[in-house]
Amino acid sequence: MPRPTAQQRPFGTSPSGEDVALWRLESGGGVHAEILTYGAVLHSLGVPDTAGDVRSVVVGLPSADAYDKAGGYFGAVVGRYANRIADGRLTLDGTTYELPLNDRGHTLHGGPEGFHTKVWEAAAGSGDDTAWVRLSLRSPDGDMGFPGTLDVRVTYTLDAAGTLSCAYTATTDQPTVVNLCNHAYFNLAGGGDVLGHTLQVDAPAYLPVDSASIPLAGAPAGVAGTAFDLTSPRVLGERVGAADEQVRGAGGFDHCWVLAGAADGGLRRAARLAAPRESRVMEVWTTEPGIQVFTANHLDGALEDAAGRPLERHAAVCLETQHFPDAPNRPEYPSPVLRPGTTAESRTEFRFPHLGGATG
Ligand code: G6D
Repeated sequence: MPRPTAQQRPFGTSPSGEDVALWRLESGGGVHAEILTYGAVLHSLGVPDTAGDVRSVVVGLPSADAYDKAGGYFGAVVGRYANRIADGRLTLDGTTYELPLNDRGHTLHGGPEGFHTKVWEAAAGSGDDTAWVRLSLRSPDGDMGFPGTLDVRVTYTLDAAGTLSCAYTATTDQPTVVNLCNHAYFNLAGGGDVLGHTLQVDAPAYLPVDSASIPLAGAPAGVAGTAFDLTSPRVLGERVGAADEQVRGAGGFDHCWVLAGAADGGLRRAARLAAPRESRVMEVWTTEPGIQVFTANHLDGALEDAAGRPLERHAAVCLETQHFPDAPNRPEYPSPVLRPGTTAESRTEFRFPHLGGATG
């Protein structure tokens, strides 16, 4: 089998006129990943189905401008704090920081000029079994209101079995908070909607939210007996239209599940997504305590993907591995606080067991 490779080509310019590169990783066995230096975006992830037909299982947009204008964080690495911080307010060691509000009075995905809008530095390489691209970003003290200079690295690695891993590290020179995740929109059929996909989430509980998607006070809710019970594979179309107040409020799923073994920080399976007839299957493994499942409830056909196809409601599902929303203000949640001298580390893997690779 050919060895994995990493190659780059130009991908136009960012909205502020900086050059953007596209890095293409090839597994040597039919899987490829394309990653942009703009937003550290996972632009395409080509995966063969059981008959060998290769399609991208993530939604890509035509240009850096299109990613910027779309506003849905397509494929990007979101940060400094993925998901919401209530009222854009954060108190660390007695000092309160005000963050820009960009979602119904709250701060979402690091603010309006979060990491998804930056051009990252890239370095890449390959070996016998892997090809990788490492994206680095220095977020200055005060960036989007957050304290501390934060040095962030995201390494996308594609191995010969076709597994794509995302390894994140961050260090700071002042106490701050960090929550990094990839915001890819998955569709394992390579087009159409995901209503016929099945989704399993390895989580006994989830976080019910208020009308602005901030977790309600109190303990997580058990999934048993609710539309959120995905402990065995469920057809998404049967759940996104469920007569459940939480599902109705969001127009589908837009919730964080509390993963089994959330506290231990070890790499374990979080979710399994399958296209109709299991023609492509993806497992998500992570060290993070939570996974936000977002069924692209806001899409309405106005946006087009990189192939010019309109993106309709539920055209994809985001599986965002992360710390819990508003954790900076919830001492009972796993802590997202990072202090000088320590490194925040996390890892998420996208595995494709139908290709015959390892899954355990
Ligand atoms: C996130 O949870 C949020 C959604 O509410 C938002 O609309 C989306 O990103 C773009 O997953």
